[in-house]
Amino acid sequence: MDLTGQIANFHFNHILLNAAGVKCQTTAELDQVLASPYSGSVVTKSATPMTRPGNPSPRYYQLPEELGSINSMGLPNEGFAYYLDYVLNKKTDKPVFFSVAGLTKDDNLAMLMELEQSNFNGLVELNLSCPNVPGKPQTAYDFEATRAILTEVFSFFTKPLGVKLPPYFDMVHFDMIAAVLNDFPLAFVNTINSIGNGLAIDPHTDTVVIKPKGGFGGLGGSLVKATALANVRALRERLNESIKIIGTGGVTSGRDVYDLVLCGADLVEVGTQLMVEDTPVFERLEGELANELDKKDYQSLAEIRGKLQIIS
Ligand code: OXC
Repeated sequence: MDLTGQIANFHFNHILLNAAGVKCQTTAELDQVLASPYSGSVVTKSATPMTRPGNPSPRYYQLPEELGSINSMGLPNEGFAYYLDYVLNKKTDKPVFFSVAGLTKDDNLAMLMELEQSNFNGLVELNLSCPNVPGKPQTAYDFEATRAILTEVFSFFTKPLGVKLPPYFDMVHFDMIAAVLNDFPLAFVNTINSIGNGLAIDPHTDTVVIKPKGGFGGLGGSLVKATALANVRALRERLNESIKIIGTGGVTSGRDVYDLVLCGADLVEVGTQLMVEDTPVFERLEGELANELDKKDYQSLAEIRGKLQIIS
């Protein structure tokens, strides 16, 4: 059974990896994801130029009844140099994703310039969609700002680059973001980041469940699956074929992975469920995915990728 994936010139022996932010802040966590025989890769925690403590705790909460999670981490990370040192010195056969999330355009450009000038030979993900930094908008909801930063980035950046997108909820917005992205030589997009600024309430205490921003935070897990599928599907229908898609959001079973691939995902990331089960989740999900394919006599993911049927 062929459960592999490809982005640009990078081959992935497995299509699952962590979603940025989950199990990837420290070298120990990054090593653990990489060491899993069923992970295709690892993506680093989105880096800012300097180390950041992030938002006050509690800032992550698992919702009841397996609904998913709400978080407002606020980009806690060890700083750009820490992750650069890791990726430059790590011996691994797996391609590695380096995620950056500067709080300003200049921060992003400076980090990308350093990556360009370094010996890093993996993929870079520019996170334009973190919903949890107080006072900072999610750049990719501003189509002109997205075009402006990509124009500057591609004036010097030559390594394989993708962008992490927020979920869109309007057909016209799918058209608008795709029109921007198609004007650049992107290797991939990653869709979706968490659904920004949800609110959850503890019924026993009548209080919000996380502290930052009065309880508002990004939603992940099962409750975002339909939105993730819609975003992967809508973008696959609109983006240049050369722009590959990482599908992220709502994966708790092998069938969820299968559905993201049907919508067009080339790789699939796991966030909330990785928090719940830790790295053994990759083996369980890949086994369930193989069973789903086997039930329908498919030998490879390539046979179902993007093949979602519609009702005519
Ligand atoms: N998305 C991000 O891009 N970052 C994290 N959370 C999230 O939902 C964070 O650090 O807040």
